[in-house]
Amino acid sequence: MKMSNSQIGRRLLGFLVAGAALAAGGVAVAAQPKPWEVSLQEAATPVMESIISFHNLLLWIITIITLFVLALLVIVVVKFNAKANPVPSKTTHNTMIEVAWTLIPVLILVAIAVPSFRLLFMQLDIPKADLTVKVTGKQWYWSYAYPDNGKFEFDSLMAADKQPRLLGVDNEMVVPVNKVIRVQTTGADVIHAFAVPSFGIKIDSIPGRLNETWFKATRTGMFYGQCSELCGKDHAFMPIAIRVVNDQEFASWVEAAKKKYATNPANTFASAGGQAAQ
Ligand SMILES: [Cu+2]
Repeated sequence: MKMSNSQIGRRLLGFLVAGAALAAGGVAVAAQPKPWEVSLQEAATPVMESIISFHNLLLWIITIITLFVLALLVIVVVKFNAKANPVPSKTTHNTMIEVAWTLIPVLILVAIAVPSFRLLFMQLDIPKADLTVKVTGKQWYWSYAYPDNGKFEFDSLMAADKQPRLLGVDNEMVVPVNKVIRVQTTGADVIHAFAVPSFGIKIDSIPGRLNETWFKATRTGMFYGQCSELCGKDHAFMPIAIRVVNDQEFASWVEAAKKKYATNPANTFASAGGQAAQ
């Protein structure tokens, strides 16, 4: 596909305007997939920042290895083809090379394992939580319960008329910024998976089990994710929308939510995958 000069100009202008809007700050930018995006979504938690830097480190390592192997292959093709090298060598063993091609890959793997395990512990070792949200995957929507804030629970369904398309919901999950949020998740019917790319979380919601993960969003705004375990015909239509707000906004949302969801039939904890009503 070839772009004309005016098209390129327009695209550049678009980037400049978007950049200026970002630089102006204040406006909370929604973290969601963007057209032509090839990299990971922008990080909004320390865990996702670590995932992205680990990803970049691995990208360097595999790129260098691939180029090195390609160079070796090119040398073999050029130097040792039948025309350039009519009398082949009878060499079968070379101890030095054999030790090197065993040891060097082992050292590379150990070098990768160190940051990999550090990241794994960061994800799995849940810090002291400021707030717990219980997330129940259902066919085909999510329910969010706030046991620390009055035990209300509400359903979050995709809103067909809402932007961004296929990600907007009627009732968003709301959490305060810069707080450790413990997510406990289960499935009410089949296995779902609660995944929010910019938070670096993805965890299965399994009936009869309570899985745990955590995130600490470091900026306010809207963050989107999707169910990530094929769970039936509307699997693609049960988005996750999380609004990260400051402490005052969160407190007033809790007050409003307590009233709004007081009569919600989902407000019984019994609906949550075999959990006893509390
Ligand atoms: Cu699902």
